[in-house]
Amino acid sequence: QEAGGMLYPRESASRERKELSGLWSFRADPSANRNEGFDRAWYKSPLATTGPVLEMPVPSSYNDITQDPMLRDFIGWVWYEREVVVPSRWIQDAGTRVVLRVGSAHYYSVVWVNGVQVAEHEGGHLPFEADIGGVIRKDPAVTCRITIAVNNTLTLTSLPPGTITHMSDSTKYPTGYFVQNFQFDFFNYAGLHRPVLLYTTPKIYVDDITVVTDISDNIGLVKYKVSVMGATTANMKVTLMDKYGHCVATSNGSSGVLKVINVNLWWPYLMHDNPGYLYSMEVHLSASDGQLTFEDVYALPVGIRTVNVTSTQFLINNKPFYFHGVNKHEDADLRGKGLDWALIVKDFNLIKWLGANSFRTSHYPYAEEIMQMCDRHGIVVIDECPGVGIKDIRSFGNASLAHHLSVMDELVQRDKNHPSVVMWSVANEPAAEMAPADYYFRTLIKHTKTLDQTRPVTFITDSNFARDKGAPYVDVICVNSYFSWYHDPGHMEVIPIQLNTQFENWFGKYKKPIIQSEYGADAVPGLHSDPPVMFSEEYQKDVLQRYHNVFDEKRKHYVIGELIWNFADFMTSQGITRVVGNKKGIFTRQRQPKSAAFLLRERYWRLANTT
Ligand code: GCB
Repeated sequence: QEAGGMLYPRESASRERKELSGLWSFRADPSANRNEGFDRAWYKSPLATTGPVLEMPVPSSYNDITQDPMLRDFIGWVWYEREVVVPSRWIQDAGTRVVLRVGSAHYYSVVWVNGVQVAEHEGGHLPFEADIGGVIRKDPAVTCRITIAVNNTLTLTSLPPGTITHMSDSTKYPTGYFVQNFQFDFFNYAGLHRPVLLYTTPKIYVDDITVVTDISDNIGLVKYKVSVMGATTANMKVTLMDKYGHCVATSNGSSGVLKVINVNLWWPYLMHDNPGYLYSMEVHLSASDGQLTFEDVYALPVGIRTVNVTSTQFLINNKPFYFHGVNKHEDADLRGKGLDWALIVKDFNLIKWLGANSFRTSHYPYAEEIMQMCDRHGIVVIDECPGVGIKDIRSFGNASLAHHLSVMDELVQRDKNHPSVVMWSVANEPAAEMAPADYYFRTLIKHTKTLDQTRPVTFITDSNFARDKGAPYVDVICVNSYFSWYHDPGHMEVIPIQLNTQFENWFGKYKKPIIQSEYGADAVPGLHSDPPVMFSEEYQKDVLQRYHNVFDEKRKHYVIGELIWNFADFMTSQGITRVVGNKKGIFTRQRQPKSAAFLLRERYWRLANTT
């Protein structure tokens, strides 16, 4: 049996954790072939002995930290390193397992401990880990050198995909000139974006837990399955505690059903006066390796709720749920995509101020810490994988599909137990009209449904309803449209007719509920114009208002949600349509409201009180 779990590292009576956030040594590999670090084995000795190093904060993107334009737009390998003192009790106690976990590294990474490779991982936005006990014990010195090389190059088979173009015309380009191209609209920030940490478990340990919840009258059912590593038999005690720490159900055995009488269901924010109710499922394991007995304790937050989709509705706990929410990005000044608690808490305060009950993790999985906030606050999530910008026919090939399937494995593995996650999104705006899209999305969606039989699956489309080859396989149609912006710019009078047609076409063909998964307009904060013109705050407001009029008519029938593009302004690569980034935020990048935020706030609170 192989360890497949990706439980969030939590402290418990049997587990410790040591965060390695802070300053790391750093160097971008500037060599012509971008491979000097591997050629010269930089991982074998301290980074400072093989060249100059910078101090680099972790977690953070590295792009905006220095004044060096080369580093902002760097493509290739960068090297991070730090020394860590491993507590001697972790080393001396042969019953302790020491694990190194990287929350996310964008995009391809190789990890060494004391010069020995311990992990290799493809893909940003998702965690990976390695048992490093063997490596630290061989080293007589107590300190431990961790080296992580990260490469942000995107290829036709990476997710998101991209290509590199080398320019050889020497009358136009200096030697070695190349650019990274991709078809997604956000800056390709890179580095160690989420915490790196060490944690321990006993040698025999809880490797994974899966919970599926159901409701029968006033009884909540928690079906669970625990997998154990390091022993073939173990004693298991499973206790479900309410939020006051009172035991409400118990069970023995590695799988079973916990029954909760007079259950407190997990409800979305604004749908109930006590949203985000979480129980704590404590798994207590004890097992012997023949000589010693090991005990492991892991406490998993559990929200009891159901999700169902009909041809016109989205049901949470059998009640119709209307998504009035936002699309987000992990994006902010200086830190780029680096996890930052001040930013996370501010964003949740803004979401609640707005009266939003949901968001989509456009266009990649967000930090686990954010998902946990959603569970606690009752913010409903459409959980999207990094399948964004799949436009090139070569990105529909077998190698791409195989990688996409394994990214879904990792995403579902990580997020399956979050009550806030109610639907998976396998992609954003792929070229779904291309011939191979049929097989690609059929396979991808079927695979995702095998991984998780409880949640609906979708992808977000901007294709023509008649030619979209992936739509037959989704449970909910999610459509993006930018009427009076990318089409008929300046002509808001087209919105009612075009939006109505959009909805009627999709519903007419598929008889599935529809979410307007993006709509919006850029507004440069402080630009005013009446009558409204594009890029003014008034134009943004007016576009939203006209979309809302149509939503209000259609939500009586089959429209089940509206997600504004975007919660906040965000950085993009440079181009003539982006003035220091995408300005479709209703908040600025610094999280101050534009006029549209007040319009949306009024609407969302009204929707919360009437739906
Ligand atoms: C879209 C994309 C999103 C872009 C947005 C825009 O359709 O899904 O990533 O940022 O449009 O503003 O162009």
